[in-house]
Amino acid sequence: MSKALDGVKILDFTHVQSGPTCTQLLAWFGADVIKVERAGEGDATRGQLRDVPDADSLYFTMLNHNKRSITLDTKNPKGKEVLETLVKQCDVLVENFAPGALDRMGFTWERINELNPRMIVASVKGFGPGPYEDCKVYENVAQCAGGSASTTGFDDGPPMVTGAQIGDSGTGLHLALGIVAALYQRNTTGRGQKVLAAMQDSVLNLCRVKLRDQQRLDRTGVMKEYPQFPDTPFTGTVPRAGNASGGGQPGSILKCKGWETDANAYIYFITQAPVWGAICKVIGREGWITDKDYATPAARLPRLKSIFATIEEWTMTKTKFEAMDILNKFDIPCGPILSMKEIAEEPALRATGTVVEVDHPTRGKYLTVGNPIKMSDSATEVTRSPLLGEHTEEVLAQLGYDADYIATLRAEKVI
Ligand code: CAO
Repeated sequence: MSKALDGVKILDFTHVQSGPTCTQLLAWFGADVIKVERAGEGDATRGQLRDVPDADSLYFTMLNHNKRSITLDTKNPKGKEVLETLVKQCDVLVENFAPGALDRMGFTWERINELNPRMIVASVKGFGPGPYEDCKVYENVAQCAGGSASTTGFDDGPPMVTGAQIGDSGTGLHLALGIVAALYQRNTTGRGQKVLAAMQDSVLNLCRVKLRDQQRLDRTGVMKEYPQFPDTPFTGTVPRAGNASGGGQPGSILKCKGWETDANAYIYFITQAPVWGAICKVIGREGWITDKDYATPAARLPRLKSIFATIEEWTMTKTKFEAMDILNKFDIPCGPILSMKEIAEEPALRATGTVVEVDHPTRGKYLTVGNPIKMSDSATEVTRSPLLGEHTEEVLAQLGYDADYIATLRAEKVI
């Protein structure tokens, strides 16, 4: 079967998480991704959070599938020359170095454009142009600066970061879309272009409902679906909403049977208006269907805390899976709180390729998250991440370098 991005060559100058997320996706869609790393050390994540001595870490392997790896000292003149050849022969350069690093290496946009006017240069940076544009940025900095931390957590606690890597992986996803769009536009213009995804911007894009709420609050002074209502006065900024749904249908996390000993014996329960009658019947509160204090969504808003406490009395009599079975029969939207252990063992996720087992020569078998985007005419086969420099000779030969010159580069530690 062919792949959506067959024939697209990516010069992958990325490291850590944000950039590698982007290039891994492109590789899954069929692009030839050549990861350029420093000889000896490579991507810093190869050695971070190791669980198997001397083997590439899961941090690295789970973000670099389906790629080829070459080592190259791009600050050495001969290394620069090889990089120039790569620039001439690839379609896209993806990088997430600290601001200015590519320029300092001698590869400014102007220089790259001169070498290959069709090349797309795609970058992740922490911030876009402005006061922080020169800053180095990691995941949680972006979560804080993009509005996520101030709106996550509980009202009586500090701002909170989320486990979902919306700053790194979220930005990588945004960048991948920008690259595919630029490739599409190149079909008509014949030109490459710069593509920038700033981590602050990407987090904010994912937090846009909170900017929505800020403006609602500015206008009305109150947000009735927030847990602060009606007991706590709102200040001028969007507060942390705990586990409230964030949408037009109130929701909350409720305890299920076993919560005393199982940290994840909980269910997310949404009191969607069209199934309110079904909810009342399931929990044995038929009277609420006609009671004017409960019959309409507006009447329920000031009583959400006590309503969810009553529903919780029912969910606590069921395991989260028993509750799911009962509620789903009535189309009541709900979701079990799944632990990573439960997700790793879920057969349906294995069957769809969302959770995949991969074999690796030095670390053995491990689980990874496969391509979450399924395409009917471009299937993804997840292959293991490359060892450091595993494809250096192969790629240099494909670029046109002969074996003697490659041996010289190796002797001089350029590769
Ligand atoms: N050969 C020679 N030099 C190389 C090289 C190679 N193959 N690959 C990289 N280098 C050099 C760079 O040119 C740079 O050198 P200078 O500082 O002298 O210009 C140097 O390695 C280090 O690059 P860096 O500053 O990007 O790396 P860092 O570890 O200090 O910072 C990070 C890491 C992530 C904070 C920074 O890269 C960054 O802010 N990136 C943008 C935002 C981002 O992606 N953050 C997400 C990180 S998690 O996904």
